[in-house]
Amino acid sequence: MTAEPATARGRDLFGLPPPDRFAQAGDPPAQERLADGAMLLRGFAGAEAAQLIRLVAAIAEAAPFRNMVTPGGWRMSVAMTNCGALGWVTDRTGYRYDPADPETGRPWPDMPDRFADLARRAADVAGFAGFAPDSCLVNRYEPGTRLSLHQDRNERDFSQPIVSVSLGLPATFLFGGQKRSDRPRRIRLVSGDVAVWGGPARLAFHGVDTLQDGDDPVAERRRFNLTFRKAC
Ligand code: MD3
Ligand code: FE
Repeated sequence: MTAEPATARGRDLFGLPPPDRFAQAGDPPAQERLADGAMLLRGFAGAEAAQLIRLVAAIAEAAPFRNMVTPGGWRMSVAMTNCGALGWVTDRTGYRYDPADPETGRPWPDMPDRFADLARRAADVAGFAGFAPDSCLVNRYEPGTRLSLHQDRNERDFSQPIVSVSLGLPATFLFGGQKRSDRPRRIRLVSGDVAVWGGPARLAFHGVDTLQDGDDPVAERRRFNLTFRKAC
């Protein structure tokens, strides 16, 4: 005897998938609460991942990826660029949001409408209605690169969430606690996964483990991550 789903597409009356089966093609994206204020929307951007990667390539033509230097003098293995009114940068003088690309003196490329729409929709699902990012940091990982545990605290208003979008190769995200010494959870992120970090999770320590090699159909041997922020 085989149990039948009670409702269309295997959802129960609350719109949640039964926990006792694996996701199948055609399933609506799963929503997973990682912690108070932290929501993982698996596959939320899956259908548009290829277009998002092409938009990243266009941004990088105007504002090329570069390996920034930390205030302590370390060159970051993850290469970065930005779009939107403000861009996050680091150099020997510190971390800041800058309206201009220090490499060129020009404003950062505009944030594509498609980016801002995606961030707003994801924040909305997670309970942060009206999210209007003014900054999108774009990270590029190649095999062997990593991002060590840190907090994002250069933004003015920590009541605003950060929305992150994973594109290209899979990665292991490290989700720590409020103290650097809290042992992080390891969370596998694949292309199209979107996460929203707000509330008590907003100041959690987090990072990305060393990227393993692979071959993504669009991004090839790279992972990109978009983080949408309301900096000012
Ligand atoms: C949890 N990026 O750009 S995204 C960053 O995959 C950054 O490139 C990582 O950390 C990446 O600052 C992780 C997920 C993320 C982003 C911001 C957060 C998780 C967060 C802020 C607070 C708590
Ligand atoms: Fe971060």
